[in-house]
Amino acid sequence: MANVYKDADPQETREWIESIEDALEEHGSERTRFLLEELIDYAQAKGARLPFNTNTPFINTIHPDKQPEFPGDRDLERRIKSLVRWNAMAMVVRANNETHGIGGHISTYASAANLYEIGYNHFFKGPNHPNGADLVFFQGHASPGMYARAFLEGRLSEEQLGNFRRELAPGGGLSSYPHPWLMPDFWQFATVSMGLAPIMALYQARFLHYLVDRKIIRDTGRKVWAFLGDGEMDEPESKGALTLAAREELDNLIFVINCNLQRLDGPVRGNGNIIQELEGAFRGAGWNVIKVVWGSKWDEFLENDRTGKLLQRLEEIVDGELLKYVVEGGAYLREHFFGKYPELLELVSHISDDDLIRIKLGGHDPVKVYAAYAEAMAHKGQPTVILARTIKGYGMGEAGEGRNITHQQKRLNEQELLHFRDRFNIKLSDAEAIRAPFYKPEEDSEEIRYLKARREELGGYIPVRIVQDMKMDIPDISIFQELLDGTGDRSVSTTMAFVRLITILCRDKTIGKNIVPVIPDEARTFGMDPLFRQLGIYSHKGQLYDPVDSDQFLYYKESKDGQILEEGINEAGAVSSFIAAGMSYHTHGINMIPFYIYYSMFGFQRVWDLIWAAGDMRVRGFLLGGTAGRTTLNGEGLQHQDGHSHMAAAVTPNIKAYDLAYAHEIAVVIHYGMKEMIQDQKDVIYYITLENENYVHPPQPANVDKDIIKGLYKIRATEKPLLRLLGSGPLMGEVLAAAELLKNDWDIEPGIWNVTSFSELRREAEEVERWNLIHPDKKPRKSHLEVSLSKHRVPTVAVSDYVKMLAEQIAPYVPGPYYALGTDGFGRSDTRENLRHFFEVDRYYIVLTAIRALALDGKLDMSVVHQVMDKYDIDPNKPSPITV
Ligand SMILES: Cc1ncc(C[n+]2csc(CCOP(=O)(O)OP(=O)(O)O)c2C)c(N)n1
Ligand SMILES: [Mg+2]
Repeated sequence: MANVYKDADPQETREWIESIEDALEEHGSERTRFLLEELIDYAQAKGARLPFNTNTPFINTIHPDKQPEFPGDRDLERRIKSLVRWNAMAMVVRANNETHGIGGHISTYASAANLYEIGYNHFFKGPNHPNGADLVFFQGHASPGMYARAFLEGRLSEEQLGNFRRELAPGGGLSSYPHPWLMPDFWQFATVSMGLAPIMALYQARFLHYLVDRKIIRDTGRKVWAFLGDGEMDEPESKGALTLAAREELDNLIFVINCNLQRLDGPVRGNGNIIQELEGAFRGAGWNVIKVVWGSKWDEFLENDRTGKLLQRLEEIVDGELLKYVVEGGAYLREHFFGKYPELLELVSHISDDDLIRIKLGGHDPVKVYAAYAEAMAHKGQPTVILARTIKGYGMGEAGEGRNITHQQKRLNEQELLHFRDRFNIKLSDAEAIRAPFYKPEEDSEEIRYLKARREELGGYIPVRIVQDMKMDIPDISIFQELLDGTGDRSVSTTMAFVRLITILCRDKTIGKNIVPVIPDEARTFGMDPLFRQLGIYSHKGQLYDPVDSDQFLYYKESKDGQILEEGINEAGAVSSFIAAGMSYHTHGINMIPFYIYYSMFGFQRVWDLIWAAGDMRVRGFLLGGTAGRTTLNGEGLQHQDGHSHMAAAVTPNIKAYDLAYAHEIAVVIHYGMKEMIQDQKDVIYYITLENENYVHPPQPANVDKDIIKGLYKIRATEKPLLRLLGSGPLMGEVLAAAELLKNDWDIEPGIWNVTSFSELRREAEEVERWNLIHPDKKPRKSHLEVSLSKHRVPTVAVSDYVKMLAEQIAPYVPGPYYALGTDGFGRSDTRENLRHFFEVDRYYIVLTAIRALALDGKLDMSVVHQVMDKYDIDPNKPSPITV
């Protein structure tokens, strides 16, 4: 920050500066820093109130004297980079010429090319590296650059490049952005939803430490790199966990923020300075910050800046102005930037306008970027962020360089293509260049040999996603026997049953150590606090204090090899840990199984985007929505009572969602889930809702395990039912009570079924329906719903503690009339009983719906419905829960 105070005594200032100069010369920067800090401390101790400043001057952090020798062949690397640039641009231009509006981005990679190329040629460790691969998060919409490089490396064909954003084309294409679901051999991390990459990368680095500290893997110096946009840093997730990275001393984490000063619509901070702002935020959070603002030529300017005017000018300029120079050119830059002070004009008097505007910025200068990466690699005890100043649309000239439209520029006209070719010296004739062909030199060209040799030395190509066969046996379900046997006359909640299960699981000799319980400050809510002592809470620093409850058996135990990830009040971070753990099977070659248990209301609706990314990234693990159910969680009210997370789960393609009523169901579903993830190596996430209502859990009936997994099993059959009731999760109790009322008060005996998963039932029924649709000549297949229910075409009443839509999703596949009861509307603070009445899902409303269904079915007179309402005091004037 420029000094805002007037200098009252320049002579005195000069003397102080000279002393500092002496200190720097004689003792170096460490000692100088010590002296300055001593002075500040002293002044503060004497009562001076010195404003806090997290910024350093707006120049490169690494002084030219401290730059290492650049080890590469600069000329060759520039040629390779130009080829990648050309092909990345051509890919987008061609795609949009062929299919107008198919999209893609040229300018982002154009600004970031040097940042990636230095990584590819000198730093990123690949899968064959003896120390293991680095984990690299590529900026989503820079993907054309990664494809273009893979093309030069011989990993992608011309046809594939030609089908960028045309994944359904014959022969297959390339996904718009990094999507492991779509390109499972290529991409590892899904990054394009802005803000997810920073937090996910941070927790990947943290999880690496966790595995090392638990002695599950060795520390081999692997790094997590995240390439991010400066606009993207405005997402709360981007900055939300920065202090954690510093606290955990994640020196295996490197953020590279491409500071092109622009986002989609225009400048990130037209009236400010994003680099300085980010520096302040990161330094304040305890990171090592390396600014790479100016290219090598600027070293000379700064060296010759005897008056300090250049530094002053640099610090008074706002980003909007810096962007203007890029667009307006050298003469404008001279007049408006240097022209402000005569001393500055002098500095550049020997340079022509054309040369002036070509002077590189830091992010485009290989020497500067190499120096920053080298320092980041060596830095100990802190994460590093590199803030690299670049130009968006670099080399695109009038087609978009630095312009506000640049983000969206997808096509170049002939003139612009020729300009691009000339700018980067691509060996194409005019006639060729205007067709924007893909261009790759011969295999034995210097460029291709160099690029391959570099990758060979660094352990192979990236991005790459390699999944080894990690099949492992899981223990027999009998380890959960006590859950299968029911609770006798003991009343417990499904949450307590789950806690029992995870306790057993973590103790298991074969698989216990692979379990990763993740909790965001809610363990006591779920009764999981006994696990603190048994498993320990992971802490890189161990436990530096004597906990207040150390005299108790179940004290708050933190330890370096603790198994539990207690994430604090931080759902986005916790789910990022879940993701990091659930990807271990390919990022680390070990089957770690995360069980992330959280307050269900603060799950999907808070972090669905991250869960969606987890699905894309083929994460394997269990999500457990605790304190679930809109009426089962009593007292907490509108913001806490979850009655809809199952809808989100139902439409997330690789999530299998279950709302379970009984302990034995929990054992069956989790056992089966582990079998799928570990034995069958399937990329699935299980979502299970758990509730806190206590009741008795029956023993498992015979031969129901397969049906539990399919989503529906029979609780009670009757000979000739007039009616069937489907209950789900904790509302099974109301269904059973309603069945009693129907029998005792109305002499009707319904069949009773337990729905463990509406969404699994629907998925299977839809698949069967689809098969039947396209196989008209074959014997129709039958869904589980049809097989189970088609014997009796009677009315069905289905009840869950979620919105009606949840139960309604199977309506088309259930024979006979179908009525769903659910909990639509905002929650309330009240007792379970009152809530169930309010939402009209209690036993009386179930009976009412059942009797009316039979009346509509012609089995009863409509007057019986009135009798039901009278008998159970059902008020027709009660307001609807949906509208109040
Ligand atoms: C959550 C989210 N919001 C919006 C977008 C749409 N979007 C894609 S790129 C972009 C601008 C990115 O700017 P910046 O982060 O500075 O990256 P740059 O291209 O400048 O390197 C936007 C708004 C998105 N992908 N994700
Ligand atoms: Mg940007």
